[in-house]
Amino acid sequence: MKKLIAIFSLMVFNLSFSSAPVVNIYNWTDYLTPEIITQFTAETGIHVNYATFSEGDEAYMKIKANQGHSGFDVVVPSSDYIQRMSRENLLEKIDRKKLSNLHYINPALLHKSFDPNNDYSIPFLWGYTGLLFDKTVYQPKSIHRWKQLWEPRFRDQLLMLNDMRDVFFVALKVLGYPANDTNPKHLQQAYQKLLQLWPNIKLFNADTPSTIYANGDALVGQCWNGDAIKAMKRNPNMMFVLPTEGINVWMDSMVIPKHAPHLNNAYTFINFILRPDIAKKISDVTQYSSPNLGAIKLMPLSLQQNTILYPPPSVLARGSFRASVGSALSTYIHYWTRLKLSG
Ligand code: N2P
Repeated sequence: MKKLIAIFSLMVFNLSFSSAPVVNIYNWTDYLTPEIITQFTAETGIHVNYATFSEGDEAYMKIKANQGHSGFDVVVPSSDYIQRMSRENLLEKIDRKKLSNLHYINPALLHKSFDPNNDYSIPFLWGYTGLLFDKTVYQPKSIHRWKQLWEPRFRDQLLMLNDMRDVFFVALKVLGYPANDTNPKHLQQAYQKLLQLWPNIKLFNADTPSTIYANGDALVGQCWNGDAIKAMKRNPNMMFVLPTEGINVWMDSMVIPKHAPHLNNAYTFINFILRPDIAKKISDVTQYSSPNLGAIKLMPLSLQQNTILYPPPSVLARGSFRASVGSALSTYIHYWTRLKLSG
């Protein structure tokens, strides 16, 4: 089925825009706006076919199912998938000489363990996962640890992100294990722990967590920091905390899948995204942290000093960068599937 969908999308891309210059982009929902895409086309003459996903594994599966013939030119997976995709030979090696704007990227966000030379990935946005709750319902100081999500007062209340690694992160941390743990025994214990959380879980969501919180349809649960800022703007009763056991930090990065049909246009697109004025616009609309130092300089001081967007190093030190778990991924998927079926 996945193959069929991908072949179909290939056909759509190829048939409808065979003559005009084109670039095929696959990105997280809400990571770009039509205005930014229109600006790219107006400036370069390159038409953008834009497809989105809301779960990281969805993007990986689509690229994997086609063994590098997905038809996409640029995809924006999370840090944990980049090493896996490069090892599986699904990614084109990036020619950094073609990216004149690369120097704007914060050096602290380059050379991470998942891609030590940035041979395959260029940061798009980064962020982390914390806890969001309605402070008119729960005392502001009463929630500060992941461990508390198991308390009976949260029965049928929690929004958990529909993101396997984010959910396992919580259980692993509560059990005192590392965020990128690969030990099958620990993963089994994390699964057991999550089963105990089940009565408190109201829903899993990754598409629109900010809207759900803003509308009061969930009063407490996990949230990505950008979505938390959006929810708090619409509903000032919401409060974001970084639990003391630690936070899950991730970086969503641009990659070029193998056999990208429009390689030059992929570079033009990536270099456009790296431009400070464009990176600033992206951070403005998504409310996520920009990896682009040029963009941050263009932001009002209030934003540069917003600690939810740019937490102080002491807070980040409590975070762990989400990295590949290698072959343990299948163990994660096994327990994640069982967990979802237990509801
Ligand atoms: C929000 C996307 C957050 C991405 N729509 C988490 N890696």
